[in-house]
Amino acid sequence: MRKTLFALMILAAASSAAAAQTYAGLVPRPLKVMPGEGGVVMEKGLRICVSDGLESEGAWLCKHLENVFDFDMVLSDIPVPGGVSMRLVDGMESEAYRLTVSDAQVIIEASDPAGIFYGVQTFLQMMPPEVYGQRDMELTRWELDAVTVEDAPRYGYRGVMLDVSRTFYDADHVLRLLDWMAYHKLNRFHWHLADDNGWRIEIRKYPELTEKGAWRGDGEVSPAAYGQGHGRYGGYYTQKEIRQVVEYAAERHIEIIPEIDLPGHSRSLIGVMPEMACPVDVPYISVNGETDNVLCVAREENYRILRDIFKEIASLFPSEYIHIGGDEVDHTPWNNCPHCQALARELGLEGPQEIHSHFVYRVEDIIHGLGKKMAGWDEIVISDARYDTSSMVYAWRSVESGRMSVDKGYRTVVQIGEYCYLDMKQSRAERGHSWAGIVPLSKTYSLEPDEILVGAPADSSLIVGVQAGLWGELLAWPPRLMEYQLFPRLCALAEVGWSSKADRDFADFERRLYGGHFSRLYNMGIAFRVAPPEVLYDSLSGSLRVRPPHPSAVVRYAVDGAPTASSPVCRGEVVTDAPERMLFATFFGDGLSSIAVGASNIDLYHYIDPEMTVESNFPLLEGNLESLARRGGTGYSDRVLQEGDVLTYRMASPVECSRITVSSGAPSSGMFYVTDAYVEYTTADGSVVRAGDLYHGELSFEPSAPVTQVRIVMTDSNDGYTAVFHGLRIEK
Ligand code: TNX
Repeated sequence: MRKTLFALMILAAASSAAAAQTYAGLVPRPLKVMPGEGGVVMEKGLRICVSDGLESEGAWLCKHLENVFDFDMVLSDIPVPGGVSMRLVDGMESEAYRLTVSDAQVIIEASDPAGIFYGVQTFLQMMPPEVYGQRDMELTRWELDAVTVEDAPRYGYRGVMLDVSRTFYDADHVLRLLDWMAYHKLNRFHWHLADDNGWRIEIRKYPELTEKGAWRGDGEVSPAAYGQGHGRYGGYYTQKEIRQVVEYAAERHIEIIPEIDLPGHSRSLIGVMPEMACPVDVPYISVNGETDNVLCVAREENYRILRDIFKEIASLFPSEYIHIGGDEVDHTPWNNCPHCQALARELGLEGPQEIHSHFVYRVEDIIHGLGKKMAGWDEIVISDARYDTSSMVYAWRSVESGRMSVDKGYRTVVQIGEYCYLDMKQSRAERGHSWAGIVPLSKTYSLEPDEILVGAPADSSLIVGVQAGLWGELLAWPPRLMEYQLFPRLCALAEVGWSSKADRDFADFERRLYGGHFSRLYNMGIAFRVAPPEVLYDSLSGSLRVRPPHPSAVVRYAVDGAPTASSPVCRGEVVTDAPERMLFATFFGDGLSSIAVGASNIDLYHYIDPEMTVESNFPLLEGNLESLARRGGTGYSDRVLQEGDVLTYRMASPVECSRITVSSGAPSSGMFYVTDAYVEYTTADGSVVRAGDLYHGELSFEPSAPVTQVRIVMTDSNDGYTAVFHGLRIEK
């Protein structure tokens, strides 16, 4: 009895929330949605009929429907009236489908299983969002509004690139990502398997690549990186795991394109086989802050090793493409290597760009020899080199670099930083890179790949699709940042890749997110980013005006600290005489919330800027000590830090203040922070107080008496080639 009542209550809640038609909130937006008359009731005895070859799609549908119904589905291969039928028909484009809800039945038709699979995804979005969840919902019936959806993707390539070298994600994690991609009709997973900071794929012929090259930290072949500490950090996939992931992806109609990043970004490889680098001892630091990461182009043995490696990779991945990287190569070693220079003279290669192209030609040959096609980052086409036209270029640096690739006749994947790099910050205050700018949801949504064609007579069919890129330098913390960076921006990119150009409308997209898609993500178990409210102080009325990111969003507030799930809910405005002490955040479901924000038009902190000088017993770049004496100033160490290094901020006279914040890290990304140090301060009476250890490069403390100096005392090395210090932030 109680169970029935519970089911009825849920049904009532679900149907009132979904006053809109069951097909109203689809993401990505389909090509054509044609409302029909009436609807279909799904209830006990529901049959799922699949024709030959669609067993996996049928099983996927049953598995999800069973999350919400209190009865089991009947899966059969005999078509009967009623229920849900899936069938292959002739004449539709690849991946296209038709979903018809009418006459007491649901029909999904397509010309290939992928199309059926996407029809199933659309169908699932017409169900309550719990269809994605592990929670049992126990519905006894669900009513679908009649509709016909005719749909087909704009691009054949709709991808996600994940860097597992800088931050490692185990195979289970990757499987979850593949599910999330499938729900969004994404069909390519570009797996960035090797970079400077870790080699992640088992190669039977060279077991040391993962025995040693997959690990970093003190005493490992790769040094500590990205704040992950001096302990051993890393991991890798066995070939068995790789095969499982490939198969799992294929069941979801996702092709996996493996990448080994060469000839730069090769520090983990060179750590294991130092002979693969040029035999010269010249210092250099790549744009990523790495040394010893470029392969020698003249060493014949290198190509034999690379062939062995790619041979195993080619047999593990059915994809026709293998991605060989090719980005961000520091030319210093080649310019100084007698062998590379001799090779250049012998072959008439002009300058390092042509040496680079020569390397790529050689690797392209290897890839072709293994029956595969080559893919690479857009630097491979900077020179006049002509690779095979089957080679595919991933445009990442700019719209112009995409144009260059298309102009030269290459199939091109659009992964342009300023739209597609989901490792960029979503707003100024959030964690992330910013070299390609701040990338809010609206920016990703605004990507128009055809912009690449502007001013060029190039063939538009060369733009094969779009891809989100998630680089791992900054993903190690806080927990689940990967999901936060991907969602909902990946939903936007899925729509860019799938939906027609004419139908793209950001306001409508946001409406669908808030109107249902966030609930789907929530039920998928994704810790997606929740947008904070906008808060403005109105001094006339003495109130804080709060605009939630969407009328339906729940905003809470707190005084002197971030709001929690039990803080009071804010409706519109809050009257207060202490506006600078109040923080607001948006909450979603049970456990998700936005960053906490205060009013953007008042100073939340009352800083004071006392006169001081800064000293250090280790070298900093020129002029940096002066800069560090100011709030907002930065100072770069001229070497890696070591135990016993001290930076001292000395006040001209004792400073009375409520709080001092010591912080570190590059202003644009937060990388190169001080990993191991404590802070102590001296008070006017000469006593020295230990304020605490830096945590992720920061410490904020409330001094017990007026302060005459603050010292950062290093207890170990940091994990980059430099460490970046900041001027103190001192509050009144
Ligand atoms: C550039 S995109 C890189 C990566 C970094 C990324 C950070 C590309 C081919 N190279 O090595 O991780 O920027 O956003």
